[in-house]
Amino acid sequence: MFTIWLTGLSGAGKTTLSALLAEELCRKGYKLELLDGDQLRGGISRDLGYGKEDRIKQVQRVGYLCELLNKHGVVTIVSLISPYRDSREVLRTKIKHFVEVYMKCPLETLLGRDPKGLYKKALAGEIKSFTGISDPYEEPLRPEITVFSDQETPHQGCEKVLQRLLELELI
Ligand code: GGZ
Repeated sequence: MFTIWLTGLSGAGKTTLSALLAEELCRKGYKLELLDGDQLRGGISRDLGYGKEDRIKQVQRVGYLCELLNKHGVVTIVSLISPYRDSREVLRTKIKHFVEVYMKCPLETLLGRDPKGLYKKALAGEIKSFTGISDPYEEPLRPEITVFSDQETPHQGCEKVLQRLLELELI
């Protein structure tokens, strides 16, 4: 089994793409679990904040869940900003089939979208350490897939990921 790990800034389309991928893989008969950063932060990660250490802990925790679920035949699809490159690279050594998907989107597009008004608040200084504004995001250097979410539709992104999974002989 494998883990699809979607990384990228808030609002880049991680959650939307993960839902589409889940639908397609479910249709193909895979057992799967969606792990969404925002949701986990209301549950098992409710003790975590947004400092570097806590963000790394978040990645480690979710990575561990993926290891367990994959071991038992469940595909995992993760949507996590996971801003630190090293912490994502560690996952490659732990998760046998780790597929990193970089949801790439220019900041100006994200500022224009801003459905939750988080960027506006971050720019006004009302949210501290906001990724992309006042906190770092380290782009993947060699992700398995890059989805240009300002140019590609969610369905195109989904097809791109499925195609790569086929090439990697994971599906
Ligand atoms: C980044 C933040 C922050 C700060 C709240 N920085 O796009 P969303 O809104 O719905 O989901 C984001 C979520 C980030 O959680 P992750 O677990 O994915 O982050 S990390 O991997 O870095 O641990 C965002 C919201 O929480 N949010 N404050 N300061 N995103």
